[in-house]
Amino acid sequence: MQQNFARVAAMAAGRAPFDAKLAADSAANAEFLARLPWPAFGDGTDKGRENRAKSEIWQDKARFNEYADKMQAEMSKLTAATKSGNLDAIKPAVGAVGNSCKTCHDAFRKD
Ligand code: ASC
Repeated sequence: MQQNFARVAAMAAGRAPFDAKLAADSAANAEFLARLPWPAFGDGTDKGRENRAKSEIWQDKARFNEYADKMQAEMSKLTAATKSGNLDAIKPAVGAVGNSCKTCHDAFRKD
């Protein structure tokens, strides 16, 4: 997810040349991948190997799920923006996805 999103984010930031097809493909990949992590946080999954997931995930599942839903919604908007082929529409959508990643990581991921 990170690699596909970061590819689009680099274009939005002017750190990579804008390639509309690659942006749209990458955003679609990230949107799909954004649907996949959630079973890894189901009931009982806090008893696993050492990892960066804070116990607050299982203690405040409603907020975790809210952030997860928000991120997926922003990913869908990003895919739509990339389909427009308009970099000026992609930039704010990238920002919104990035904020949704950060909000959840700040609350629920160890450093
Ligand atoms: C990424 C990534 C994140 C977000 C975040 C945005 O590419 O892996 O977690 O962007 O850094 O602030």
